[in-house]
Amino acid sequence: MKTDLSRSFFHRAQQSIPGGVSSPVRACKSVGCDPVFIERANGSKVYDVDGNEYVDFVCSWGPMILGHNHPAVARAVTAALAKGTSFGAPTPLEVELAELVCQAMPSVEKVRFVNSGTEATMSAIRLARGYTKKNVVVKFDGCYHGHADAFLVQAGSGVVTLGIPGSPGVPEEVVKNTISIPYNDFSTLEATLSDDSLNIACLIMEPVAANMGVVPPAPGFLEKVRELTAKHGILLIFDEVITGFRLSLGGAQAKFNVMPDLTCMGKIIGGGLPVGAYGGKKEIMGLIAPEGPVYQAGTLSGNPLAMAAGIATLQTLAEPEFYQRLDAKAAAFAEGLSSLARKYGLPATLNRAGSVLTAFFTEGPVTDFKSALASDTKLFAAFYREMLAQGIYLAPSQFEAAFISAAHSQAELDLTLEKTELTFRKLAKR
Ligand code: KE4
Repeated sequence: MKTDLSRSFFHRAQQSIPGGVSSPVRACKSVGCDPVFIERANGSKVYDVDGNEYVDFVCSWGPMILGHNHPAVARAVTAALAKGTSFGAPTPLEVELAELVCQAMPSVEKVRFVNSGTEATMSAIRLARGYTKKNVVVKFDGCYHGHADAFLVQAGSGVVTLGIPGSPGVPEEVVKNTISIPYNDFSTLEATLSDDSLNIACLIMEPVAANMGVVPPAPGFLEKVRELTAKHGILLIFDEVITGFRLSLGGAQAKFNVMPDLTCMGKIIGGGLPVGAYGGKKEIMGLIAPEGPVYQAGTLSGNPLAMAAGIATLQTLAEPEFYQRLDAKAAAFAEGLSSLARKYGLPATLNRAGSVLTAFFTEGPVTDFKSALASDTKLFAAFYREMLAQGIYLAPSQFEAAFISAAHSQAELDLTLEKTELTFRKLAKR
């Protein structure tokens, strides 16, 4: 595989960008190779600067559920572009997208757009603190809610991938207001949320964890979280930046029929352009300026191009049978991966929720951060490098997810399984 141009771009990038990347996990540090530089994408494929073609399972870390360059999205963005790129003023497009989000997400009565998932989650906990007049935030080990100070405690995604113990620069005063407990641990959950002396403002969680790799909630766990947070006056925040519009048009809350007080969104609602959002009950959202005193703002919030991309994406997702078809493809693909791992005697646990999945290289089961960390990251790295060489573009971390899009054809998924078999055969001989 030719990588001359990627190598030279990576060298050049490192002269002007920290680590040569705009987000740490993209540097491929944990998988023992340099990143390829992507020039373009279309449908289920990405193409690097050396002309190599890959079947893409990163999907921009989730947003590209329709596949890259979907005609409806491209048309909508082009039409919006012809009218200008940013006005810093209210536009009809943001009203239209807000109405689509509120119609789709059962617990969301009002929504505010921001520019990233991090902005959404940091704004949601500020709102929860303003509403409850308490300061402590509870999160789960291995969950990742973006890079705001309060969340860099036992965080997943790039933090765990790079083995960063938290993050320098986060003041002790901030860390002491964040309590992180094990995911799917009913007894610790009950003991923590029942301790009123902790003054907990909110519990934020990924309703299906995907940043320690994919770890679904244990049966009854989401219901127990909802019951205990309601009982103790703690706001429940679902971070649906990944699961929103991924697991269903109504996200995980609709799938599991558990309603949070606030929901954070991102990724898919931008259709590939920078968007985040947070929303919930009118009574709580009414505290947000200018309606109320909790301040949050943003120059490019509600950007017309991003709104147009989001509207086109959500309208396409609303087509009948969209999720049934997508999830059926993903289920068959996951089963194929599992049976190949068994055939070659590789320790692998396949966790899946809808069209998002992770193959953990460990006997498993993987039900929380601790069991995810038992994975053989060296084996994953070898798997990653071999698959890349065969034209399969995966997330460069054992603790991330693979995303299936509507653009992945059955033939491409079958081809990916064939290439996985070649890879597993090689790895089994190691
Ligand atoms: P952003 O600020 O990256 O848009 O969103 C932060 C965020 C919040 N909540 C959840 C559940 C998330 O998964 C994310 C971001 N996800 C990572 C990948 N797992 C983004 C990729 C990256 O950091 O480069």
